[in-house]
Amino acid sequence: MDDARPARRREALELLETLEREAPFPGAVRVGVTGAPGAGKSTLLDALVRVLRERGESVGVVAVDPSSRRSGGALLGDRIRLRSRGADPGVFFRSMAARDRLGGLADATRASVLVLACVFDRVFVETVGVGQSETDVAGLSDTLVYVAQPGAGDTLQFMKAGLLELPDVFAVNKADQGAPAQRTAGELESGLGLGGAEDAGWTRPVLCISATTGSGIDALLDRLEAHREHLLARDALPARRRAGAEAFVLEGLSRRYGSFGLEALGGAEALRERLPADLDRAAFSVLRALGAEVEEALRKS
Ligand SMILES: Nc1nc2c(ncn2[C@@H]2O[C@H](COP(=O)(O)OP(=O)(O)O)[C@@H](O)[C@H]2O)c(=O)[nH]1
Ligand SMILES: [Mg+2]
Repeated sequence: MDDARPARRREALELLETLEREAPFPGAVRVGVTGAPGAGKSTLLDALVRVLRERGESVGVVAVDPSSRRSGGALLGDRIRLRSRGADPGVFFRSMAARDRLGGLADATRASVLVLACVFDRVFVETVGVGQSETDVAGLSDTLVYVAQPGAGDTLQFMKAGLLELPDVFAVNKADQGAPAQRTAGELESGLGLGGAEDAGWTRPVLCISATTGSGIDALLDRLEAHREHLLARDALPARRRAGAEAFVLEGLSRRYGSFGLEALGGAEALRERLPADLDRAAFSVLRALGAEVEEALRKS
């Protein structure tokens, strides 16, 4: 996906389409990690990777920063961390910044997760911020973790933005700093109590953790495991992955062709009905086929 030459891109896309069709189900554990800049997501991933490697699991990490370009400073820290992992073949770390070329960040992220999920036991996707990137990552992960920054007001903002519904697990980081973490956890708990779509049978936990001291990391991994078991026991994983693929395809058409893209195909509702049941095994190929239809409509108009 990184090689921009058309022939190479075509080959890469064909490979991706084969991978998504052939990938084992449920395959790797896919976990999204979101939260405001500075909340401690990268530090947490480092801690999680360390514990999981000790348990003998292999881990792929994709860090997405929609706010910075490839040369951006935010990524530098991640690269340095990557290097500090040395030559451990059981870990792969990839960071991606915003790119304005066709396909863009959402495609590259989905492609990376797909590839890593074929190779590693677990795949984490880290993303910054609130908004579309959050929704994109929610659509790529079986379990979404929100990392809260104590006392910074980010959490209130997050709740106001209506994003409280997305995460399955909440982790208030920097608990080593004491009272502010407890307070933020309390705010989140009451926010969750005030409504929001409670997934049947899953009570979304609010944990206090410290990525730097490692406290609460085992408990967090337990909750991630419990959420996966919850999804598998209810056979809810296929629907969840399909919903993510659907959002990816519809978003992908709007990204490429603007509102014309969806309208040319009869609108989002009509499109949804046409999408195949196993869309998460064909997202790239369906997007490509629908894109060709839009281009055909464009030529005629
Ligand atoms: N005291 C404390 N500091 C932390 C903790 N986790 C991360 N930090 C610090 O918070 C800052 C931002 O961390 P980083 O992982 O880069 O945040 P990200 O932007 O969410 O990825 C860094 O200076 C970290 O050392 C923690 O558990 N306790
Ligand atoms: Mg980070």
